[in-house]
Amino acid sequence: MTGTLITVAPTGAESSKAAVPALPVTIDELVATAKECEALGAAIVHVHIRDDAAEPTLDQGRLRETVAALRQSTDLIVQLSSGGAVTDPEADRLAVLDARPEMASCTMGTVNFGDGVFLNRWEFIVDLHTRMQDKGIVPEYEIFDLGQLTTLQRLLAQHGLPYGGHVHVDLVMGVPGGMPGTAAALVACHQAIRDLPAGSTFSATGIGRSTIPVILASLATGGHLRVGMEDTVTYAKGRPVESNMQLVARAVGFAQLAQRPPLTTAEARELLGMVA
Ligand code: KMH
Ligand code: ZN
Repeated sequence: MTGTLITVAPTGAESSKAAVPALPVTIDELVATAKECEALGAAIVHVHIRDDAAEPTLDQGRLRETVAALRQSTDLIVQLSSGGAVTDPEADRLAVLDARPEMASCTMGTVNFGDGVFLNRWEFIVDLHTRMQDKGIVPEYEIFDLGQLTTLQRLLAQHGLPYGGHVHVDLVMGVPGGMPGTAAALVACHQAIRDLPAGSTFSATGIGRSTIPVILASLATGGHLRVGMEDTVTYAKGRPVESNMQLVARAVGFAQLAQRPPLTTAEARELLGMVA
């Protein structure tokens, strides 16, 4: 087995700054977080941005500024979220790609998302996938439920491999409305990932209290890890997360125990087919 690709998802679109004061919401806060997480062992930063009122936004100027700031201060692979918030229109989500990140997320289906609906129509998925091929952006296929891996198979069969030729998926587990964050569900996904092109890789993240079971199951099955305050704001019962660094440090500790130390950013780019 290779080392562990660690993604940090520091902000998300769901938690409010008022409820979670440690959430990085300004570009300066995001860059400082990204630098520290890189030093600890993260190789990818999955980015949602906020406006001046700390509300989620897909503002094009701010997206470009954020990508530039992260590139200038870190060697992290910058992965912009094309998922945004459940209220974001498709056109704005597609326009995220115009900010030219190295990587972007691409969700493989519609899912209930707490009280909302995270809408991802087939035509929209195809549009995202083909635009990323055209723009030279490497997708991370976000999987909220088992059947979405079958959708990914159909996407690749009908529209070809992603830019760079490597398929990487991220299992987002434990969302109310999606698959549970359990070892059993992860193993079911692992089986289905074997039907994807040879060499396909996966990372996994468990929302809330499923964070640790998902980390352990993913490491045990050869998977990689995503952690961060987008997914987890409670470190342990009664203990709020203090910072994204605390979550990355814990993930690095688990990866080292599994004898799969964190991949460097260069190793991560090689794994993901980003090296020319
Ligand atoms: N905020 C969720 C509705 C992604 O970043 O691509 C969507 C999400 C997935 O977080
Ligand atoms: Zn996200």
